[in-house]
Amino acid sequence: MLDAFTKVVSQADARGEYVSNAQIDALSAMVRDGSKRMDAVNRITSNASAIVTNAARSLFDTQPQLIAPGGNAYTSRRMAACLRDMDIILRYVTYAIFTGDASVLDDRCLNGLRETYLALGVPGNSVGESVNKMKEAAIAIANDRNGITQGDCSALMAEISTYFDRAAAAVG
Ligand code: PEB
Repeated sequence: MLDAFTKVVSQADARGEYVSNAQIDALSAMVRDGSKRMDAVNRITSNASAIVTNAARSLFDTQPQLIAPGGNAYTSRRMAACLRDMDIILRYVTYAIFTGDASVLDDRCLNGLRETYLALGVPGNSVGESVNKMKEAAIAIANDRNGITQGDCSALMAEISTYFDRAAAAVG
């Protein structure tokens, strides 16, 4: 598991080079905007259960076969597993946002997940769709302009999107 700083160090070390000016500039920008990142993580984390539940409702609205008899979220046991999976993925996305690096998400959550779903007979595309829906809700909450110091959060929101996109692409 790496963060944005250790990632740069491990890449520099692999080449036997000092950390470059461009990398210092990029990390310096990250530090400067650190409170935006912490606020975004805090907002998503505090609203995690609403993000998961609303995304699941919306998924089952558009894919009702999942909750029909024989569906992959039919029976409370499978429904619980589904909501739990969405919560796990969202949690690892918040770790990636926090550290500014996708490696924790890749290594501890997404690695082998497609194969797991294949083996379980759970449709990866539907899991991917649930991730897209969590992304919309999470960005709306993280980027909410009410009750917060105004600033440009576009780069951070774009970065947050990439973690959700990565998760969706890993299973979809
Ligand atoms: C991944 N999910 C399931 C299992 C595992 C994971 C390992 C099998 C073991 C179990 O049932 O608990 N676990 C999960 C994960 C990590 C992990 C992400 C990462 C660290 O350790 N069903 C649907 C939707 C989808 C869904 C499409 C969006 O209809 C998920 C939610 N996952 C789902 C279901 C099961 C499951 C298991 C239904 C149970 C499958 C079954 O037993 O039939």
